Amino acid sequence: MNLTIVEYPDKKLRQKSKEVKSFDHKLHELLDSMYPVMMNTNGIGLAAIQVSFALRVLILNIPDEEGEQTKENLLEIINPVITHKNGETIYQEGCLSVPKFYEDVKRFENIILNYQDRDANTKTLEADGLLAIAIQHEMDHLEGILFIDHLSYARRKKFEKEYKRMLKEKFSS
Ligand code: QAP
Ligand code: CO
Repeated sequence: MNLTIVEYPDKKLRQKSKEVKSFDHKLHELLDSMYPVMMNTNGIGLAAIQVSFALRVLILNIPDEEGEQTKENLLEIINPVITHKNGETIYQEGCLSVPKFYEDVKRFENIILNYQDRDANTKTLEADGLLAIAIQHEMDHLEGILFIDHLSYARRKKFEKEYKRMLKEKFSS
């Protein structure tokens, strides 16, 4: 499956993703195709809507202590629901759909979630640190929410101005 990343301000990113009901070959093909897209673009997380599939699917590959991304640490998360959330943490986030921009966003520090794996098995995961942040960022995508939506009015205005300038340069050269 040939996938390309949808970039802001594409309206597609505002779509609400739908629950996965068929854990079939098509789903596996989507998951298998999302992984190289994320790795080739230096991503740690990717939601299906970022490659034009409005399904409640996301993948995560958080680097280990050595800073290495290994496939054993690949998480495939389908139909996630957060059941517990605690504390606050601020992290400078980015997004493959909003290239070259990074801003501080406040998230819950610890979360517990239920989700399904590619074979529809139900799982529970307790997360903190970067993993917890990444899960919340990717779950926002399922609702059509981007990290820039969490910025203050002033920061958001600054972002829009800088992003517009970047797009102008990109398409004039
Ligand atoms: C979401 O983001 C995330 O602008 C995943 O030029 C972000 O993988 C989770 C990326 C922060 C936790 C903390 C962004 C790559 C990758 C860029 C990403 C870029 C190249 C973003
Ligand atoms: Co993102």
